[in-house]
Parts: sequence; structure tokens; C-alpha cells
Amino acid sequence: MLSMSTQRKLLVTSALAYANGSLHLGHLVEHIQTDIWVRFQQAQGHDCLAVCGVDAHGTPIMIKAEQLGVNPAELTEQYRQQHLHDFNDFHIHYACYHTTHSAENEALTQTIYTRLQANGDITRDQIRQAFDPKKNMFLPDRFVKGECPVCHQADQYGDSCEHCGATYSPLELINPRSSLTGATPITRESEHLFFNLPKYGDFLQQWHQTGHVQSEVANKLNEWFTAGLRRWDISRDAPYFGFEIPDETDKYFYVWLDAPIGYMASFQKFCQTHPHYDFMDYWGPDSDVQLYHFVGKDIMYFHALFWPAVLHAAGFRTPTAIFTHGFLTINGEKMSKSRGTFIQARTYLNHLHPEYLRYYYATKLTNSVEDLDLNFEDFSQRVNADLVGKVINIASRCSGFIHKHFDGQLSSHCHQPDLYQHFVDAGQSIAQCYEDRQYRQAMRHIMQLADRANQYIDQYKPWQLIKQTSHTEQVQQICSLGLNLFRVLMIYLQPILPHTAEQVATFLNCPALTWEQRHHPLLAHHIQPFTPLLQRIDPAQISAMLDEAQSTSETE
Ligand code: B3M
Ligand code: ZN
Repeated sequence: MLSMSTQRKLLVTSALAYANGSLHLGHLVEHIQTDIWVRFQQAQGHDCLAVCGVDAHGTPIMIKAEQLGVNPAELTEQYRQQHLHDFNDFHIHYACYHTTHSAENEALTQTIYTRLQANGDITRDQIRQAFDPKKNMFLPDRFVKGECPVCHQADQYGDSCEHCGATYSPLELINPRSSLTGATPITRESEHLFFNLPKYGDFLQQWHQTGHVQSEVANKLNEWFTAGLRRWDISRDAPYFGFEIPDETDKYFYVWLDAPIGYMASFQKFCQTHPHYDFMDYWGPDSDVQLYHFVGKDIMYFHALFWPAVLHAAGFRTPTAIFTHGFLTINGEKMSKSRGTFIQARTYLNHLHPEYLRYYYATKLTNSVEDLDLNFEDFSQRVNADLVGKVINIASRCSGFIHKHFDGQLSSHCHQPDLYQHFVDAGQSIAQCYEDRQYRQAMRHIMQLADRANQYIDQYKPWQLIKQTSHTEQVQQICSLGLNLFRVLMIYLQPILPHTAEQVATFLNCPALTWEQRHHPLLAHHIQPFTPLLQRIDPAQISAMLDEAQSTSETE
């Protein structure tokens, strides 16, 4: 175990998914990336917690609840439960998976807003917006559609054109219409509240230049500084599903103000049942806890600009770092319902082992913002060749001899101490790859070790040696070392394959597979009978999943 002086305290988050839809394989890129990193930190002996939850507010959720004839709070709670079930089955663990529609989040949002007001950071201004006269509500940009004012492509959203990339205001669309009622929107003025983001420009530039964001993100953020920071509109008019702004009439906090505060609320909810964790120890201005947010590149803007400025202005600590990742593509393209590649988490779980996807994503994930592609042929090939053919195969090749000829007893002698030490020493660089979120590199290194273990078994051929009674003891030593090398590999794969790692600890009748355990080989040790741990993927499983995805998309 680490000494208390080197033990780190970490709080890690994933983005709060909107509570108006099921989790899909795209969401899982981030949640698996986060869970692997958290499990790695825990395997190192650090006090590392992950919190998350659902993002419950905003117009889309309000509209969906209305269309379904249910209360938005009930709808978001149903999705929160569904997400939790999916996470559980993917072995993704959050210390608390809360909701932004909570008393904790409302109180924290009000505290932060009151402090921003006290700083003089909140101002008021009239703005002109698209208003649906039939629905009697202001329309968010994505609820107005029309002809792009630049390339004249029809049926474009009110904020940007998917055809030519132009950005504009909904009021500039040609022949605009409300996507809620089809009505032609009118322009109406209303008073909005703004956060003085430009006041924190110098703080943010300094924050970006001191390692809190990846370099490619810092470069992107520079573009926004060059364009000039603008005050941030943090209010929305009724009707809206969110928190009412104190001392205002029919005005609500914009969903993106209270959404990241949801990280704080989720941790506060956790503290309510874990009294030895102190909220201000983690979120106070002098906190020495390391706070990391994993986010997708589409929402890096909110997490690297608004969020640190709001935290700093309100007198709370700022994040240690924002870890930004790319998007998932399937067979080289965006997930698409029409192409049958919009795959929900539950659809995958109905047909395939969750740790296959955890492993496959790990073989693709780096600490850059580049996208990662899921190709199902490659997916099957990698899982079958690497996990089943290389790693699990070591155990199945060796355990038979140990049970059939040695009654489950491992040798008291390490056949090749240098080879075992080589595996132990690799733990340093593999740990660094995990720490740096270079999972692809870590998987390559681990599979190289698996090749080395299989070469060792092939070199000594226990299946031939066992036929010569004079070599019986050597067979026990060779297979015992094979199983100890397998155990070290599973220690390194534990963050990826947590459930299989637990099964291996049971099979090898040993303590949980932590990093430190690799220094203690199992000698003169009794093991349990080997049970098949991971099976090869059958192509029929993939096609059954894709058929279900297609039919799910058609019925939605
Ligand atoms: N709900 C967008 C998304 O689902 C938004 C994230 C909030 S994180 C505070 O990716
Ligand atoms: Zn256009």
C-alpha cells in the first residue's frame, strides 16, 4: 500500500448525460474512459471517487415530457434509473449518480448566483429572440428551422448550417419555422441576465496556459480569446424546466449554468452518506484534492471557459484539469439510425460481454481529442485474438496440468525469476500509460507481455515434458510460472476487465489484483479449478445486435 504521504485524493467526473434519452455507445466512450482511469487510480491505492448524474433541465426535456404527457421530473428520474442499470452492467461505477434537478443542486446554484451578484458580475440586457406565437414561448436556436442564409440549403437549424458550416442567429434564417408548431416565429424582446465572462479573461488565459487543458484545446480556446469573450446569457424565460432565478419573475437559470454545478451536487449527495468526506475539503478555494472532468470535444467550451470562470468568481476551487476526448464513429461514420449504427447501451448488452467493449475502446483511446472508430469486424478480431487467444489462453493452457497432475498445487519454486521480474518491472511504464490516459499504448504493452508468456510455454512444451516422468516437477514449475505471469497480466488489465479480474482472483485463490500485488508471486499455493472466463465472439452475436439496433431505431 502507498504511504499516506504519497496517497492522492482525487474526484473525477464524466459529463452529465441529458435525461431525455437512453445511453448509447457514444456515451460509453467517455464513461468507460473515466471508469478505467478511476479503477487504475484505485488499484494504485489512491482515494479516487467518481461522481456523475443526469442533466435534467432545459427545453428539449420539457418538450419531450409534454409530448409523453408526463411530469419532467418523473421522466428524468426514469432515465436516471435506466442509465444506472446500464452502467452497472458495464461495470461502470459512480460513487453517486445524482440529478441536476435536486435540492442540493438548487441550493448550490443559488449560492453561486448570489456570490456572482455580490461581485457585480451579473448584468441585465434586452435581447431579441425567435418567439413561437402558437406555443407562446421563446424558441431555442435548435427549435427553429429554415433555409440557410449563406448557401440556401433548406431545413437547417437556427444556429448553424450542417451543409456549409455557417453560423448565424435564428432571426437570419430564410422562411423560418418553429419545429414545435410549424408556425412562423416572430421576433420578440425580453430582458436576460448575463454573467460578466470578459472580466475573467486574464484569469482564464493564465489558467489555460498552465496545464489545465490539453494543448490542442488551449489552441482552440485562443481562437475564442482572439474573437473576444462575450458576456454569457444565463437566463431563460418561462416556460422552462429548470430552477427559477431568485427575485425574478418567470425567469430560470439556463441549463448550462446549473449543469456543471451538478458535479458539486452529486458529491454533496455522496457526503450525506459518507460523513468522513467533507464537501469543502474537495470544493473549497484551498482544496488540495485533484479534480478532473472528462468531457467530449463538443462541450469543452463550457468546461474550459464558463465553468472555471464561474467557480473562480464564486470563490470555489477550479478543476485540476479538463480531459477532452473525441467522438465515436462506427465503420468510419457518425452513428446513424438510418444506417442502423445508432446502438443503445442496452442493445449491446443484450448480445455481447460488456468487457469486450471496454477492452476494444481501450485499444483505441489516447489522451488526444481525435475521434475513435468502432468497426465490428476489427472488434471481434481484436477481442478473440488478444483477450481470448492470448491472455485467457495462458491460464487455460497451464491450469489443466496443475489440476490433473498436481492437485491444484503451484510449485514452491519460480522457474524463471528474471522472466517474472520482467513482467513486474513493466508495471511502471504501463502505469504511466494509464496515468496519461494513453490506454492504446498500455494495451499494446500488455499484449506484448502476453506474447512473451505464450512464447515461454511454447518453448518448454509442458504437454511433451509431462510424458517423461523425470520432468514432472519441471512441468509444475513451468505451468506455475505461466499462471503467475497470467496473474500479472490480469493485474494490468484489471481497470479494463474488473469483473474478469475478480473471477481470476477467485480462480487463483488470491487477494484482489492490485498493482502492489504483482510483487508477490503465488508459490506453493493452491488454486481453484479453472472456469472459462471469456468466450470468443461469434459473428451471429454481432449481427443479432445490429438487427436489434435497426429495429429499435425504426420503432423510435
Ligand atoms: N448534458 C451535454 C451532454 O449530454 C450536457 C453535459 C453536461 S456536463 C455538466 O453531453
Ligand atoms: Zn449553409
